[in-house]
Amino acid sequence: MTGSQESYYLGFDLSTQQLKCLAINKELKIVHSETVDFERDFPQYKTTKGVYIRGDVIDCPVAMWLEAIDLIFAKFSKSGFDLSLVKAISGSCQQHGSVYLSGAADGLLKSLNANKGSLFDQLVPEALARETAPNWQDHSTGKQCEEFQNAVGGPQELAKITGSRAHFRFTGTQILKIAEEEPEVYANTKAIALVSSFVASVLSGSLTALEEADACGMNLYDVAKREFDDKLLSLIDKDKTTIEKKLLAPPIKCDKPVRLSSISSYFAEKYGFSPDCSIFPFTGDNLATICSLPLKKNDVLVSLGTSTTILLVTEQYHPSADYHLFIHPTMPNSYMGMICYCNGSLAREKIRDELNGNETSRDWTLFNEALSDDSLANEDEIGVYFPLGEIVPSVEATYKRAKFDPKSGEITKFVDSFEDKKHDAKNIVESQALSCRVRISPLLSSTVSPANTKNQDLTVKFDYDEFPLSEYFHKRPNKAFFVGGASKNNAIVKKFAQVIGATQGNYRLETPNSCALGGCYKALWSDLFYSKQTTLHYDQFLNERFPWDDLEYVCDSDDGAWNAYNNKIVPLSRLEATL
Ligand code: XUL
Repeated sequence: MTGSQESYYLGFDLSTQQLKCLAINKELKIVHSETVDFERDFPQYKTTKGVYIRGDVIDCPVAMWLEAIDLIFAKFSKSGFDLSLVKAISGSCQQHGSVYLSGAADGLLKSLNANKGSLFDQLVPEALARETAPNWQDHSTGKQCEEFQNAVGGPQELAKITGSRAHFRFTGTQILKIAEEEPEVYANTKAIALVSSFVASVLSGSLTALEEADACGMNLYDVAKREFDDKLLSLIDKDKTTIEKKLLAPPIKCDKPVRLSSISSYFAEKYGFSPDCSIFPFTGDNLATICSLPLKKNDVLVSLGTSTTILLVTEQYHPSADYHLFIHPTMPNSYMGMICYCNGSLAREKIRDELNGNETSRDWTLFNEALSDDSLANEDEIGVYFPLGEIVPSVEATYKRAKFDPKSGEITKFVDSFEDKKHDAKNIVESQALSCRVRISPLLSSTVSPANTKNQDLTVKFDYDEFPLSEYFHKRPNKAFFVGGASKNNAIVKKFAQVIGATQGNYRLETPNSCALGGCYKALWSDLFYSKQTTLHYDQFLNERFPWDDLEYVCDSDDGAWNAYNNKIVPLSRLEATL
């Protein structure tokens, strides 16, 4: 590769189990990839898949991440990849984790020297005020979540300010727990980084502020005002200046690319990077995922995995305790909505197994036939199938099936089972998809003329929203992108597509690299924008360059089917009200 004068852009993905780094060229083609697997490559840390699990407490050794950064570049060098051609680096990291740094950290980062050993040798333990960083799977902060919500008047009020209700994993509750339970650690901490800003700091060779989009995963940042919320900060520290200093406030705004610095001379000398190689802010992994696709506002990404997750780009700041809104990492005046359901594949698989009469075959034929069978009459049926407690709506595990009056939408009776198990196959996918449709509706600004005006003055309630039914009749996403295991199942994906109703088509793709790729694309666009080689906004830029052939076009919108599902909105709302 040496000798070619191509320019390359690196995207990191520091997830729970591994550090991955991809290199792309200007045509967005992946030219190289390296991975470090935490458990395999660093057995000395004795992690289980990258984390320590002690009951509810789940955290990660920070020193291991430093070793991983050295190892990944060593792998690039060993492969013969010419790192001197890298123009810019950005990336994504697991969200919510916090790294506690000592007063010596900034100086040590600034004086990193390629001749004085590894990152580990030069930073551990002096730069760290705490050996581990809480991991997003931690659920030990119940008490602190209460404190956060009580301080502002409840979950919905906290969501209005910070884009999310209190969550165990969110950084603010984690910092509060450390301040309460480890006061010495808190006192010795001079800077608290998110995982994303920590990696960016190491690469830049200087402490960098938090990146604003990722900072929305803390329950501390006022998303509308775009500054830390004083009242929430004061829960952690009565002295506002102290905590603001520790958080290196204010975060780096996402409106346009901000070049943090050139790469630290440590990496230039050790691995042959050009001293001009630019470091741009890193973001959270879900935020990087939306950067990996040409998502414009009103486009949605539907991940049909063990859980169902929706990511979407919106200009509407319409927060809810049931989902998350983050500032968009690359598009001004935009947000990323994230809706996470617990019950996805597992719930569907249970119905599949019942339909098959056994639990071993895993064959989807009967399920898919029932799901695609238009003659299977379920126009007056609605059901929710939650073998696990659900987040949206927030309820315990439950199954509930009902018949309703198709004219009014009101429930007429609850039943233990429908006429045939086949109905469950159709009803579960319909209600899962319909739940997504009604939850994304308030976040969409694209409108279509309503074909249906029946019952439109009825009021329907979903979670904290209470709107006239008509609100749901004219909001449709533009494009839908389906990813995750079940997106390979045509019957399931087509039903989701019908119900969600994207007007500009439905696409399917495999996403093994989405977080790292989002980092690569962000690095490339930031570098071109910063050096005035492009003036395009991120979404325009990506739409122009994106390898659309890598996506599979699944189907057009089906207007008739979409409109038909208008009739199930009231019944779903009424059914949820009884849970
Ligand atoms: C998002 C979350 C996870 C982690 C995974 O809120 O907690 O998706 O970001 O790394």
